[in-house]
Amino acid sequence: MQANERLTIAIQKKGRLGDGSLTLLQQCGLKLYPAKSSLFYSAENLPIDILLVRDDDIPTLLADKICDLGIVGENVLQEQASQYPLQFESIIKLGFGKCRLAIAGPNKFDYINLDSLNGKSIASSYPNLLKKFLSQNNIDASIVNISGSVEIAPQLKMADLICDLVSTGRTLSENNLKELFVLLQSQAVLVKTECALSTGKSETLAVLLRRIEGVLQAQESKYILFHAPKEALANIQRLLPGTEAPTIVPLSCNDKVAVHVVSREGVFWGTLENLRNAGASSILVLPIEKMML
Ligand code: PRT
Ligand code: ZN
Repeated sequence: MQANERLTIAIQKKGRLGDGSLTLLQQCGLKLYPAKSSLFYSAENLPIDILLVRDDDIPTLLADKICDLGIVGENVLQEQASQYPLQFESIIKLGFGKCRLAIAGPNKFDYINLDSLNGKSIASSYPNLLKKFLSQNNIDASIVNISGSVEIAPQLKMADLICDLVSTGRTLSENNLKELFVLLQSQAVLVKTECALSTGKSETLAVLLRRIEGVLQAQESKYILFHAPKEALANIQRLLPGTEAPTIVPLSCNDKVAVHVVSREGVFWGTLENLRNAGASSILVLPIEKMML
């Protein structure tokens, strides 16, 4: 394989997406060399190189063809997308780094509907997304573009309201702010530009993508084992979310059977209690490490 056939993926070096991105790639079987302190590492067992960068730089690195793929928040991608002449393609949502871009204001702010934003000033590090939202909704509000600690802008009288990322909502409540309207739901995505990859790189991407899908499916799935009377089986199966045909094994000691089943949805305590009430016993719920369908 030629050096230029190696697929280069930019991920965040440090921060909220850094660990999630690296863990995902390692769960896909990438053996990365050298150790974590470097800005760049190479996978030993697949033609993939990883660049460790600031998340905001990933769209530029993709547009400039310094890397082929990136793992970045949809918020960053959509904020920056209009600055580039080419399109970005979000290949797969990765299920981590979940947050929302929301307009928030002081607890005492009298919010009725979007019209309440007219005439207000809004501080944000997402001026492009905010501007688009305001114009799509015919709201006449001014934007104060600031790069950090957006949540203190109302206290400092820099702006009436803010538009910032929220995940738990703790930062807002600590600053006596309340969430008013969500502009965008975001999570980490694997992204490329519209430019076609070489055949070798496309093949590597196809392998990686299959593995990522397998990791994500395994994360959502559980292996469930339990004993049940044969006559309760039909009833019990209706209680199991997202399952296909179970494996049923007779037990030698009594007229019960052992049931093995993969559930593709979360299994909650309520589900287990319902199973037990329907006659199931010795219920085990096990995590699944890898899955390929
Ligand atoms: O150095 P570098 O530029 O790489 O990092 P950064 O400081 O710009 O980014 P970082 O690590 O803070 O965030 C990277 C990405 O994580 C973001 O672009 C989002 O896609 C995602 N993400 C998920 C978040 C949050 N959740 C989040 N809660 N990014 C930021 N926040 C901040 C938010 O801005 C606010 O200050 O956390 C605070 C709110 O959190 P809660 O839990 O109190 O609501
Ligand atoms: Zn950043």
